[in-house]
Amino acid sequence: MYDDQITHGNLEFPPGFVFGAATAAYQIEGGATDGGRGPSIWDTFSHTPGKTAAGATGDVATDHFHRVEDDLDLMASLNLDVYRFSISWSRVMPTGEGDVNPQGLAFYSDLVDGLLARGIKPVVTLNHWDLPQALEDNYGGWRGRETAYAFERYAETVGAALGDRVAIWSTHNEPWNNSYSGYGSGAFAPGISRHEDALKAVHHLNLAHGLAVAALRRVITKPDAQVSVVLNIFRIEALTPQDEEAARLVDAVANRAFTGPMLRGAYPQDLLEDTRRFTDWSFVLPGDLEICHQPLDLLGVNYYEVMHVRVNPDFDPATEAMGGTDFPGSERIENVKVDGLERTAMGWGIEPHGLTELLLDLTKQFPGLPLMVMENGAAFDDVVLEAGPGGDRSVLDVDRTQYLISHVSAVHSAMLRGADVKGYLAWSLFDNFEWALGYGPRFGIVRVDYDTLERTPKLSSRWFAELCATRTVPGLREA
Ligand code: GCO
Repeated sequence: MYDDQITHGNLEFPPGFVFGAATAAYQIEGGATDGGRGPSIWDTFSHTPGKTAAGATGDVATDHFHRVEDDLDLMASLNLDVYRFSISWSRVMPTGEGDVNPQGLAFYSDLVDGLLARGIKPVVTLNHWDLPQALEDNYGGWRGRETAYAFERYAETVGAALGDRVAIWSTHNEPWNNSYSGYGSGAFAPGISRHEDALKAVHHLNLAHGLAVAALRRVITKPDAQVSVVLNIFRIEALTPQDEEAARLVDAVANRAFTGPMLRGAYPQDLLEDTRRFTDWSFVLPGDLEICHQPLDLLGVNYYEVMHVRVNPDFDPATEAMGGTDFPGSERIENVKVDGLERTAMGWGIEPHGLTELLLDLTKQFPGLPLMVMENGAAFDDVVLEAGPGGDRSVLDVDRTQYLISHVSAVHSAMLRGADVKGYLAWSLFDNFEWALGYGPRFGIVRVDYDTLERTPKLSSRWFAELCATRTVPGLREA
């Protein structure tokens, strides 16, 4: 029914470039206590009053755990080349270490087989934030070094089970949120508000990444499988030349705190100095940085908006908080909502040029390391049109479709200018549990009705299916 709304442009992607859609376990699976799954920190956090909007939890989410066969058919109908999902660690290892839950592992093994049977390549994230609660209880979660070693064993277990079939592996998704939002601001699970703890988490995530990359390489058998990490590298713009110091500060804590150890084998000196008042970094032990620094086949990038910053003129070092703010040092800067931008339902400014510049900049910083856009998309308040001529409901999400058109085009433009980009994945396949914001923001190209759990492909999904099939960027017909 949407066909007459889609036209064809002529931006063509090279053969081998992949298109797909992404999800994360806690955001879609539901089945929180089914099939032997143990609790994660997101179960505990979302069940704690006041932590998520309207007390939302992932108990049911989109019920993907029980609807996986239908969901696979839906993915096939969208012509996806790849599907990115994350593994719930506590479904596979209910307490994060020790015994493996065979039912949990079988769920993912069947998912991988179901994808391959439909010609879709599996892209697996090992850590999309839902740490087993037992590791939080026993080791302080990512504050504890032991958790990095537990992650190594988990990676080895999953790698051994799925390593003959998975196309792309990622260790972490956005360790930025995992560490600073989880342990520094407290906005995300486990809800700790201490910057020193966030920086410990940063380091143990970096260490866990290195341990897991090495573990995966020991056990995976698919010869062309690739190993990566997914970072939400911030595209930062200083408001004026006098604000470059604010941009440097954010770049150090948000970007180089991860790319430094993982891709260069060292923490940046300016980061260590900036954060000295929160910690002495004595949790970095001799030999750790060599472990963090593993060769990667691919760098995964998540992009949503440009961050515009300026120096906070009112900053007073005497009153600087030791936790509970966005990140260590965040009071020194102001995150400015620049005027005149169109914004998504998250309030995020729409600036596709930021994606082009980010990809070009990363190619320059890390030559020889191919990139893949692992997440890009937008929340909008969708309107459901009841019973069209065919009797079906529809969602004409022109705003989201336009967002995707402009951002896929931005990737194309980066490639023309020399960026080495191997693929583009839309966030998200489904509307889902948007963490602390619960079920408010809708990012899906497929709508989920949270009362009936019915799936309704939106206009954007039809557009995306066309993109996947033709490798050229379809436009929208004016009408
Ligand atoms: C993210 C996450 C997603 C979010 C998305 C929209 O990596 O932040 O991977 O889980 O839902 O980014 O906020």
